[in-house]
Amino acid sequence: MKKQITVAGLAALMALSLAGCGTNNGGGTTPPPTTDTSTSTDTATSSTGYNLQVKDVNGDGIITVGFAQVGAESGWRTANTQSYKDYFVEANGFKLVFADANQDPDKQKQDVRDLIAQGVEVIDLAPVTDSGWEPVLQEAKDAGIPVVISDRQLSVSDDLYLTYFGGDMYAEGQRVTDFLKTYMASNNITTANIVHLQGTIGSTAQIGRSKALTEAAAANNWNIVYEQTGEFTQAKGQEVMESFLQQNKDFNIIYSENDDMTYGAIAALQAAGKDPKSYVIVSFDGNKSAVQMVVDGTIKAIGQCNPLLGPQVGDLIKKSMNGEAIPKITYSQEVLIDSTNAAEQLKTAFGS
Ligand code: GYE
Repeated sequence: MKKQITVAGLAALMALSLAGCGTNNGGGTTPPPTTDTSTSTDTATSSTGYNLQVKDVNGDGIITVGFAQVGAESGWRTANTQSYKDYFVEANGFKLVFADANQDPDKQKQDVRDLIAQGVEVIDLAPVTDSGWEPVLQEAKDAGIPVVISDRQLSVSDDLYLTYFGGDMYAEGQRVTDFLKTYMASNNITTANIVHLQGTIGSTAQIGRSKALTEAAAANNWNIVYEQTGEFTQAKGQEVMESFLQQNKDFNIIYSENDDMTYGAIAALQAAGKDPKSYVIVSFDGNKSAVQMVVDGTIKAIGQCNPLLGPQVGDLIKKSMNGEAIPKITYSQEVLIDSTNAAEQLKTAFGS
């Protein structure tokens, strides 16, 4: 983290001096931060380059939160949206303006620009993909609107946003690859031929989870026999799995980067007359039905990812309003769900 702060500090100084010359129009490029994803929480406070604070600009006692959401691609997403709609209500001092990007990164940039134009008091951005955000975030900053990043992270200098709250996708991936290693050893599985169903390419959910698999495969001599995106949807996960099955290559492990694609892959196996339980299927998220499948032994493990972010983002916004220092990055507390804790986890699992 020290390195990240240093880079951000430099960028902040550069931005300040540019602003001093009156030429800071957001056209410059800033170096991406080196994000340390090995820890589950990060207590670094906001860098000096970002001095915006959430304020009740129009003085009506209600904070208008513009939420630039990814889309409605998965059970995780449905639960995430609901959590925002439940929490950001007048009774809690908020009003929510909701924008759905339909998984389109270009539309989402326009969504954020629309929220800026509407003059919302804070923006929550759950970015579809992690690149190309500097100009838009600079526009929000110039308009004096603080931006909270949630769910997925961004490759931008940390002087362009207030705070990040969400999962540590790389750590989630490592929990799952560690599980695979142990599971193979204790079940005398000596060869790993892996089907890799990837999430939306360029989303940090995909980048982190894929990175963990790529590294573990290299370290343990695992083969990745198929690798393709299923765009985090059940329909696409099924379609991709069907095309793999038609190619008829041997595989014994399915590493699927979310539960919805896992449901699709299982449906494809069943349609081809194969028993899903004879494969080592691992997944991400932890929807109720998926956790039930761990109890039943159809899915062997899930890298949990918590979608219920509304109240926690709300707390950070309130802290900012009170002028309190808030962490630049806060990762959700998440665990690996396997046969040892699935019944317990089922009691609190989200969604259906
Ligand atoms: O895993 C997937 C959703 O960004 C963590 O997006 C989120 C991912 C989640 O579509 O189900």
